[in-house]
Amino acid sequence: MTENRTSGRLLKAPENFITGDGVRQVFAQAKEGRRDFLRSAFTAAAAGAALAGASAARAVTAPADGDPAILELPEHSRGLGQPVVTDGYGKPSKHERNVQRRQSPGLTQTAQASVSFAPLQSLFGIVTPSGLHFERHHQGWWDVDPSKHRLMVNGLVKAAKVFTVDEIMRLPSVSRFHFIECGANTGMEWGNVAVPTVQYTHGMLSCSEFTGVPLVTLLQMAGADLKKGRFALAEGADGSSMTRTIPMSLIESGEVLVAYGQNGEMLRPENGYPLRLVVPGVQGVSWVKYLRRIEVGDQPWNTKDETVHYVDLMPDGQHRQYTSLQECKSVVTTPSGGQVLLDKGFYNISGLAWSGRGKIKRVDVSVDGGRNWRTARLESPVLSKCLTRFNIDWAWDGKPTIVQSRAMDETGYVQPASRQLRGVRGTRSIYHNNAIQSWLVQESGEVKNVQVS
Ligand SMILES: Nc1nc2c(c(=O)[nH]1)N[C@H]1C(S)=C(S)[C@@H](COP(=O)(O)O)O[C@H]1N2
Ligand SMILES: [Mo]
Repeated sequence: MTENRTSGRLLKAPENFITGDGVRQVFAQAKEGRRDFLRSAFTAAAAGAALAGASAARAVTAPADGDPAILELPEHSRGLGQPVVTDGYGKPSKHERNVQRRQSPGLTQTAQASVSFAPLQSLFGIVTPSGLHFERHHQGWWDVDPSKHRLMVNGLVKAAKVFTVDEIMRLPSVSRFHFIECGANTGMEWGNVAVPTVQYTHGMLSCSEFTGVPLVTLLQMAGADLKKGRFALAEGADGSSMTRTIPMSLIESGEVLVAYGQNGEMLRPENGYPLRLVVPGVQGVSWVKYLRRIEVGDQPWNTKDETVHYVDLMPDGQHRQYTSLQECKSVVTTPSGGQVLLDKGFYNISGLAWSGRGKIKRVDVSVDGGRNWRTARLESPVLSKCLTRFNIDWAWDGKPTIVQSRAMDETGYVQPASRQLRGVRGTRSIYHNNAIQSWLVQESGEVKNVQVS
């Protein structure tokens, strides 16, 4: 008989701490033999009661092929537990300490202008816990005092206006789930396989419920000229001079938020506390953190982060600019690189799909390197410009094979194979790699990042 342990780690943990932890849900053979004597105080007492002539004996015995340890009452079933957590903020279980954001060794020279990647292989559903949200800083992060922070709206407005955080929090608010993906996510994979795990290939991706005020409300309060002012410049308060042009069409739709909330609480300092711009569907760099200024203007600004960086190097050597929308993409997170499948048999293939253009319509999964595709189940909710969780059943026959996912969004756009993408974009680009990801499951059960031609 097989046993379904949904929370146990039946997979061997990879030796290298860096490469991420194991698949969580597997069916595996119960390894321990059967023991057919009564063991626990519980059952001994029940047996005693039976001897004493009690009518219905309630002896509990382990099923013949089950784990007899179930009959031993552990310490936590007999003793007194911990008192309520009065000393502050709750923390994850100590058994989960392997689930962390991680820096890719050698990727950047300083930890201030760096990235920490979200452990996608360990997450369920669509929301990224705030303490595991990826980070990208160009000049380090700050814990800015909200009582001193200000946001100015200027440029093509009737009168420049300065808001305090309290003033912004008094305005009508909205809460929306959206993904944020750095334009450089999966950027290391343009030439060839570069990194071992999904945390490093796709971990510049997170998803939260953001709460804030539509930016258009603040622009209206300042009397912005939305006829002439077809662009806005967003500026951050950190030392990176992070400035990005946002098209007014996105702002007018009401989607762009000046957010202060993330997953039910204030933003984390690493994610822009106390104010950040939320620009759904657009690459992360436009989600300016520590937001201090919005300028309304009549043309794009061509700032450093839109001329030197976040441009696409095309095969002819020219740079393509303002390709800010994150196109439809997906990735299988289980099984994924660095994980080890213990045995052949049943697995739940699970992954994430998203599109900067709207909702995910369909995800197909291949377990034979792209020859055959089956349509996966999309788990609810399926929201616009948000991560969508997909699942599909798989019985692994124990032979080496390649697992892939391919997403389609509501516009009908289909996620490309890397060969298709390279045909248009070449191999020397950095940004906006939304190609299909391939994971090789080896006979040993070890899963590896590979690229298929
Ligand atoms: N002020 C400021 N805003 C910023 C950045 C920054 O360095 N400074 N980095 C940008 C980049 S490149 C990305 S991908 C996202 C990352 O957001 P996160 O750190 O909350 O994940 O923030 C963007 N906003
Ligand atoms: Mo980014």
